[in-house]
Amino acid sequence: MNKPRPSSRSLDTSLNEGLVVASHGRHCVVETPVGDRVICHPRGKKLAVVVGDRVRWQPSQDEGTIEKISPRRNLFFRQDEVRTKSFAANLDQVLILVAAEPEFSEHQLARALIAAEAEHIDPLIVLNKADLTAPFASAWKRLASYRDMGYTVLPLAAKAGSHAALPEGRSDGNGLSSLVERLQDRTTLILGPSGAGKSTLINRLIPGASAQTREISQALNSGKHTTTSTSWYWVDTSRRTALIDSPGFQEFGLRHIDPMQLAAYMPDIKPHVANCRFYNCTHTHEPGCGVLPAVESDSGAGTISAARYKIYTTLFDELTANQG
Ligand SMILES: Nc1nc2c(ncn2[C@@H]2O[C@H](COP(=O)(O)OP(=O)(O)O)[C@@H](O)[C@H]2O)c(=O)[nH]1
Ligand SMILES: [Mg+2]
Ligand SMILES: [Zn+2]
Repeated sequence: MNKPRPSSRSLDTSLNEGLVVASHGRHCVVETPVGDRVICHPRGKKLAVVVGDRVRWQPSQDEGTIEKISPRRNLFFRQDEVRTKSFAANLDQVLILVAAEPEFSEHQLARALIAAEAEHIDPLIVLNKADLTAPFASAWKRLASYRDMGYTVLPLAAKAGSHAALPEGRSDGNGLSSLVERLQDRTTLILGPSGAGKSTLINRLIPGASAQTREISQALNSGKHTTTSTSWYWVDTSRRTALIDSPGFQEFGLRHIDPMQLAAYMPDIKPHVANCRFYNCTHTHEPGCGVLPAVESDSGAGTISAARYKIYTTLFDELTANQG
């Protein structure tokens, strides 16, 4: 016997589909499947949308109301003592852009990588300003242990007209085409400290990006010149490759991470955890710890550098102090 069918169409299918491409306070911009953009307001205070969210929305006059957020594949966020801040959802990749100058903080880099690992998002490290030969060479060396851990590190000279002798015999002049290849058909969040060249890179890949941002900011703030915190850009006209720009990561906190999981998010430390005598080893003082004997002042593949171990203990202390 056939089950009775529901007599009315489900609410879901009667709503429009859309993608959140900008958000500011209680407003956001939703892009329709054909590429139109509509200012929307989430229904109810509990519906917190972020850039990258797939939503169902309902038109109301010339604006819209978001009724529902589709389940997220992942949600990249930072959290500190004061507030939790979501960056973006449904990412394929996080590009961490650092530069030869200003000198980057390895601690900040490690934090961003851990946050990406925790959400199972592929990280990609890019070292910019390859044209600044001497500082670039030393920064490239500082990243050696990250290459040994298995991270991809790409050299780049994002500024137009800057050319450089790239490491490892790369021949594409400024590194742009190798990077573009890695971005193809994916959604990539760009993170990096101020001055690393994020805006330069985005404007290089997407001419008119800054004008587009201004336009969206003005629409969201009724003409006021404030910038949205996070913006989505299509790199290609077929809208398959996307970049998401976000503010710098100065106050990048990791409070949402379980300290006992921290070692699993650090690829140089993780393999040694299997050798620990105690299942709940914190790798700080325990007898029979597999991590401690792998820490060497002179780093190389298969070992843990003293600097990386220091990052581990600093973060572990910070995360355990936050508990309770
Ligand atoms: N020498 C050099 N300077 C660059 C390069 N890329 C960006 N810059 C400069 O670095 C500064 C900061 O760049 P910007 O894109 O504003 O960085 P953001 O703060 O990360 O958005 C600017 O003065 C850029 O012109 C590069 O490849 N080589
Ligand atoms: Mg910028
Ligand atoms: Zn241990």
